[in-house]
Amino acid sequence: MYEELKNSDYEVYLALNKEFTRESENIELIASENFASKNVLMVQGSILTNKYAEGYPSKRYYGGCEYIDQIENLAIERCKKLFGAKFANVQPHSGSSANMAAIRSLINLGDTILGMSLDAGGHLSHGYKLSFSGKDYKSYSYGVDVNSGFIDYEEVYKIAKEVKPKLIICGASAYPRKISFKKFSEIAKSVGAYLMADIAHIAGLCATGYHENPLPYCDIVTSTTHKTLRGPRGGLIMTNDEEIAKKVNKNVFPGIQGGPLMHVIGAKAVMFKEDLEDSYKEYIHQVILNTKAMCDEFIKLGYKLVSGGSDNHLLLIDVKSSVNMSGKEVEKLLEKVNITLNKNTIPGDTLPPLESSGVRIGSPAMTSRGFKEKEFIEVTRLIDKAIKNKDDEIKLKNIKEEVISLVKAFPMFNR
Ligand code: DSN
Repeated sequence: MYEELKNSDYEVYLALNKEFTRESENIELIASENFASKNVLMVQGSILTNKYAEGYPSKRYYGGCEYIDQIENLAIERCKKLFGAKFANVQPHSGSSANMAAIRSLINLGDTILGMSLDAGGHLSHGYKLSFSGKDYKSYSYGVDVNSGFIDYEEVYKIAKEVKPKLIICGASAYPRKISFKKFSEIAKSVGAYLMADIAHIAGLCATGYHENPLPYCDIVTSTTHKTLRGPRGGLIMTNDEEIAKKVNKNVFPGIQGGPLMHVIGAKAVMFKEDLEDSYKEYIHQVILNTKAMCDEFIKLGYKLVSGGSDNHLLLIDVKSSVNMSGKEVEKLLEKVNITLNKNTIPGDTLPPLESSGVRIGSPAMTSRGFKEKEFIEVTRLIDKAIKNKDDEIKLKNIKEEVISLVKAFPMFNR
């Protein structure tokens, strides 16, 4: 296939080939990325992309949807089984569109929402002023305790009592600790608000029992499918409430989307089946062990971690206090040695987001490649070595060679 592409579209072929080499030869530590299985990639790149199927199984606006219905029903049933949910919509094109449809299913435009602030680890679609969620709704935010790095539930309650939100959103993109959905639900109930959890990052942990399941506590749960779930890029929405489920279906289609991406929904079905297997539970357990191993090693090497450690798949390092570099500088430096991660603001950050005082590091992707604690400890030492030799181009070149030889022993297509 790639040979045909090479002949007909050399520019795309070349960039794709280079990206292939980059992914194979880099240590991927971006906490929201992962390596999808061959079957997920195959179905996502399949003929299902040819089909229009506006509507839902058995209620389509196009003919020829017999097999498409089977595929979407499989995705829905497997998703419900994986999370113990009564209703699931697997059509959202992304996490942000899942959140847009979910919020519209619970409250009216102009109502008040309360979500985690972006600089404390929240997501754009949880009320950030430049996102639809901050423009369409009156948005307030809670953060974390600047000293401990943990969510202060008393503080969340105080803000909620003051701003009286119609909806509270919990869930984060850069929070290394467990989130108590139970505590959030008590707060939401006490102020008469709906509760929505966005588990895009920790979905795999929730599905396998390594994190509290939000479904018993929340009116709506949203997620992406390409992070810890290891599926195609996309979103999903779940609820246990039949009335809310009806609103969700209407708000996804025709509310904010037209035709579903059936090739992606097919790949989601494959992913859910993989995630129901025992080996997936073992994978998530290893993700947590690997993060813990990195935390311990970074602490040993003298780095300051936000909240002092991690309960999940990611950690945040305060690089400004640890090594007097900005997150941007560390990100750029590590790119030189084939280690990919992202700069990230830390609680109380004095630097702007594009500079940042921290970096975020996740273990899901390299755990999929087969890295265990030993390799993650090695990665931690390589990061430290690069930082300590940041001005020595020869040493950095040697570190890059070490990275490539480490990563090459763990091929991308191992499932
Ligand atoms: N961009 C994602 C992340 O990196 O966490 C959130 O959508």
